[in-house]
Amino acid sequence: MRIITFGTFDMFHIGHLNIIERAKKVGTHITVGVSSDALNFSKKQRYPVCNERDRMRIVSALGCVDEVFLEESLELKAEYIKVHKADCLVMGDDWEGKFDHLKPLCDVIYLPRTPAISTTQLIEVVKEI
Ligand code: C2G
Repeated sequence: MRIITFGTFDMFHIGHLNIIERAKKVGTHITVGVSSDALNFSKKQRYPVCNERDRMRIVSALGCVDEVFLEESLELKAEYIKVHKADCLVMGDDWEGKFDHLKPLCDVIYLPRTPAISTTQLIEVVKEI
């Protein structure tokens, strides 16, 4: 079964590794859509700390990841699912319910987030050092 997941994966941390590894175990092949710098800017009015080329390289280097592509628009999820022939979309449960409209196309599963770690929190911790 082919899995697809999406994320920014900025300042790659253990929560990112956990979700990608657990998503892969739902099937046998995983494609990861890495959000572009421009998409992040449009969502959050700031660019990620690490640029899209580096974030894609980091995710591509993971042993469990089969394919990586640049996610350029939130509205293109249905296209990405079709192009990458995904049977199942897996996301962390901070996105619970947000992608249910894609259920006619593929299974949609939300896995529990890793507690107590996020890019935002890492930025705050580093600022205080
Ligand atoms: N995540 C997690 N546990 C954490 C932090 C993140 O399981 N402690 C998961 C999120 O739920 C998400 C993935 O890691 O499934 C990527 O998280 P982000 O990099 O924050 O991605 P986001 O900005 O939510 O972008 O089209 C959707 C977007 O690309 C998602």
